[in-house]
Amino acid sequence: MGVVNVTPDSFSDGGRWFDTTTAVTHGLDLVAGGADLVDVGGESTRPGATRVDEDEELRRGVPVVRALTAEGVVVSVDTMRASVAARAIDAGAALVNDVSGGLADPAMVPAVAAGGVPFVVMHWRGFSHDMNSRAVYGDVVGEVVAELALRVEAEVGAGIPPERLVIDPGLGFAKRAEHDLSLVAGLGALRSLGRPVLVARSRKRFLGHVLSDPEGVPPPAEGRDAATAALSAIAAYAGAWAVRVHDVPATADAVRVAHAIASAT
Ligand code: PMM
Repeated sequence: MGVVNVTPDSFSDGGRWFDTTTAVTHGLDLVAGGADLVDVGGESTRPGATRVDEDEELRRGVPVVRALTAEGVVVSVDTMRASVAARAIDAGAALVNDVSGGLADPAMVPAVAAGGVPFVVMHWRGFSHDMNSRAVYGDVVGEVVAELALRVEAEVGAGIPPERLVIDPGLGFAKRAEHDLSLVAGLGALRSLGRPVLVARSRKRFLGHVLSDPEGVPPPAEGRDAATAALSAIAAYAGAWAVRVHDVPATADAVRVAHAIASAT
């Protein structure tokens, strides 16, 4: 899954694909680089981010979804708003990716159920402006699995068939670096929920933390792509359904190698 953030302020690529034409060209480049799916978002969820208003989110994302779909690209829409999800589905989106797992907008789950598309349920404990204060866990893997299981149950109860649900541990969302690392190591426990797992760790803070120099200074976001590709291989080898990344070609190769090794064992 390649990422097109149609935002001025996303943490690693904010502002780079902010107009429709540039965003569409970038989405096509991601497909040419090996992406099977392009995730289009109009709202940044970086730590501390404040919310964009609904009209602006629609204006940013929907034309990009429509144009990429018209080019034959499989598009997912990254949104916490039911109205944006519904308009994106009308414009051709094949999947809805909600970082709040349906919690931010009570109309989201009914909208996705009505739209008949798959839904990515990410582990989420609250909006970005204060999510770091919620990064408190005794057993992070156990708690994330239990909280995701509750979301899956609620969504199935609200009309989304279980076979349309994908789960995501939400790396970096109300998680510190050590939590993210434990969740990557514990991917098997997430898979025990019986749903495909999406892992989105591209360029994130915990990679910066691992790669920090002796003074503790992390490399900039774009300096984390080799590490992202390595982690993509680990996730693919551990059975992830998809990895969501900004730099596609390296990850596409890494995933291919991981699959080749997995099928040789
Ligand atoms: N992270 C971001 C945005 N969307 N969607 C899913 N399913 N999982 C994530 O972890 C996730 C996401 C924030 O990162 P970005 O600024 O790189 O898009």
